[in-house]
Amino acid sequence: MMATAQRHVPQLKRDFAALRKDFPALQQLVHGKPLAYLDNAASSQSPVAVLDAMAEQQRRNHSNVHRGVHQLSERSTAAFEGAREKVRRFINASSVAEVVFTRGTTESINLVAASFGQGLKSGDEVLITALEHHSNIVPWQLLCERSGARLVVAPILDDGSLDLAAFDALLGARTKIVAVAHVSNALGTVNPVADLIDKAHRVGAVVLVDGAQAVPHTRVDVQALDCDFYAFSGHKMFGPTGTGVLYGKRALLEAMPPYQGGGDMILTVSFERSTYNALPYKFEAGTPNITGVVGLGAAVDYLEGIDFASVAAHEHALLERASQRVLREVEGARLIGTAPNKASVLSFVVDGIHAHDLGTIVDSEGVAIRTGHHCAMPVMERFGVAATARASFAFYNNDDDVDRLIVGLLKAVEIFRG
Ligand code: C6P
Repeated sequence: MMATAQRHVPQLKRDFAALRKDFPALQQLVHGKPLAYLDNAASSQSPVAVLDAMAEQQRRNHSNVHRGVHQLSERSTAAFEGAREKVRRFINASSVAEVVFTRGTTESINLVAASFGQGLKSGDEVLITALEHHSNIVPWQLLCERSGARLVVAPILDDGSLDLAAFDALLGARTKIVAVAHVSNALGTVNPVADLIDKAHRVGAVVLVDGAQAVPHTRVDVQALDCDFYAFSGHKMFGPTGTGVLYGKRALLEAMPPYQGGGDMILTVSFERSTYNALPYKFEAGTPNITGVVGLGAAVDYLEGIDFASVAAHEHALLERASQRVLREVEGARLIGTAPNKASVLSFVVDGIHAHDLGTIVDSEGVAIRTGHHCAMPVMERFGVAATARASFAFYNNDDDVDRLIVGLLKAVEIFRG
């Protein structure tokens, strides 16, 4: 009898206590206390696998990409382009030509506004929402100033969810671009992006999704979403700073003019005219962040090994626990952003205590949170607050981190209210 070949299906990891040990930064003491890192929406920590991949790239392979015939340059190019293929698979883009490396979400959005935006004229409209990060507001404002197009803002409801009826009413034949966050960094709201994309396409608009806060928490399939552009940052998905991705549908990217000029984005250059390289290189002028991109590829590998369904359940449980304890135990606390569909972002204010004071006192307990306007000033204005305190969770956080946050907040109440 012939032995049947067993196909090896790797087990997806869901032991979050074990995964936490992969993150050296989480093993330290801060002010003599174990670190409870709850600032993941600003930037997440990197596992050893990412740090090692970057160190190896710097130690052994460091050289430029796409330029040399020597061994080191070939290794660097293979690692850099290998990372592109990893990202392509991760977001299910149909081709590596659709994966442009950038410095981060901000640059990805600016690229689209500057390049695709050249097709806009007076009378056209760009539709965004009232919960956007400044990175998904200001590039469109600049575009509108240049082109004479109009920036239109769909409002949000009191719980921080998008006012869908208003969105529908504002979408129309004049709308050329819809730019919307997948997940709000200041409120945690998860937008129904597939639905918004579908509606926008029916009026002929293209859609850019700001996925900075979505990619670390959920699996994104750009083809299933049918988005035209999807922007995200490496450093919020356990990779390094200075790396990011712009996904764009090939036909759109092909038709778009270059964003920046320089090395690697050209085919030929003369003083009369230059011709441009194929995708995605047309949008990657100059020496890229090679080591960073290699680290981003390693972060993708790491995430591919984790069970995202379990991540969502784990983070949801942390958010619930933290929300309930803050409301129940911290006198005068109010949550900002209570949409039914929320990612693991907990924004809150406490009567009579400035958010920065809350942040400073919880830091003295070893708890890292972000305080301020979170680069979303219009959101703050909408809720009538100058700033919020924000705890944001990743899969490596645990109940103890939440409990320690509460201890820190109670200490702040004690200090400020006596
Ligand atoms: N939000 C936060 O603490 P960059 O800086 O390019 O990596 O990402 C910009 C950006 C764009 N969109 C959203 C929804 C974001 O959350 C961010 C970054 C961080 O909330 C730093 S301000």
